[in-house]
Amino acid sequence: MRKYFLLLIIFSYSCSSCNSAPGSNSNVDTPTDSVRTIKSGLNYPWEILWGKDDHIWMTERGGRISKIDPKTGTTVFYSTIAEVIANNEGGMLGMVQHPDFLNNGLFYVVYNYRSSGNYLEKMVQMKYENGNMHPVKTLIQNIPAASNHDGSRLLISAGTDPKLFMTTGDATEKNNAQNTSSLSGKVLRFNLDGSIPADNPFPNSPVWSYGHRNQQGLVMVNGILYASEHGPTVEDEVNIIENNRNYGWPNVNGSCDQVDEISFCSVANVKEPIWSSGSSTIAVCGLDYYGSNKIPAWKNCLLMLTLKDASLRALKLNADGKGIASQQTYFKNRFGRLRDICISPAGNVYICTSNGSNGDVLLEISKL
Ligand SMILES: [Ca+2]
Ligand SMILES: [Ca+2]
Repeated sequence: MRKYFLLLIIFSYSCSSCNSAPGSNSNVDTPTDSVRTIKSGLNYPWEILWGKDDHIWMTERGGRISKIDPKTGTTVFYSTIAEVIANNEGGMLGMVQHPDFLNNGLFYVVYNYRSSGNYLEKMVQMKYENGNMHPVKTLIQNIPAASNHDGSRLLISAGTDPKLFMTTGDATEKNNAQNTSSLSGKVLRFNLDGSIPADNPFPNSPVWSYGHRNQQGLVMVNGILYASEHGPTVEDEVNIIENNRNYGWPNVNGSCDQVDEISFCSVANVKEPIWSSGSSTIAVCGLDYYGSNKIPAWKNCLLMLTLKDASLRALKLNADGKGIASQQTYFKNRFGRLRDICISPAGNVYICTSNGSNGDVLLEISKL
């Protein structure tokens, strides 16, 4: 009897130790990271960017723009654009600072508003000076909007001839994505004063690329422009955006691999994504590039947030930046839906949630 009891103890011990073996799931982050809450009580923060003044600039869906001290979480300035109309996914969206922001205070925002009963989208150049902000110039307006599929991220390319890029969603009129005279479902490209660059593909049009559904992430690395795009029920995408290329929507989801897609792609100048979520969607959103040595696992990765999957995806770029070599998922279901990301020059990563009810947070990740 005593022998059986001893065997039972040994059996139980060996089983519990094999169940707790570390590293059994490579798709889950290890709990050794350092995450600090910078700010709580936010309501649908949409854009967070690391400002040239070393503060985090943030938009929230309802129309508020804030400047936050990342060390203390103190809001050192905020103002609300009264014209913004939040409507489900619509409202205040992307923001970017002028390259010479520290001298001229200029920045750009994109948001949804109402005019003559229509729900629309516009991009406005703003100026921050003497502790306040005011609109300078509307660069484009009357872009169709809807309660979802409105984009919109803004980005200014680096270098001596910077251009301003803006993503637009199809505003639920999917056939507009293939219509190059519509501003829906596009990447648009402007000079920083809002004028149309002479080398845009369509004369007097800001359209740069077309066939997009809803792009909510945008980053440029070494001159390559990457965008994340929501798929319908399959195939969220990461694309490399090029001049005058067709990104397929609504005729193509992901790569050109179905019979009707192959025939469309053979004649329609379609550029396939470099990454796709495959047979389901995870709702891809904010996108940034990690070039720092501070968090070695993320070096040379596109860091992409997801709403539905409630995670951060680290997509390791290959040597020429034209493909994804590997991917890893972090923080799944830990903070809820994740909307946007920015990275400080020191290599700290900032992310914001998108859960609503004034319960959203701005988090700092300094270690994995
Ligand atoms: Ca596509
Ligand atoms: Ca496909």
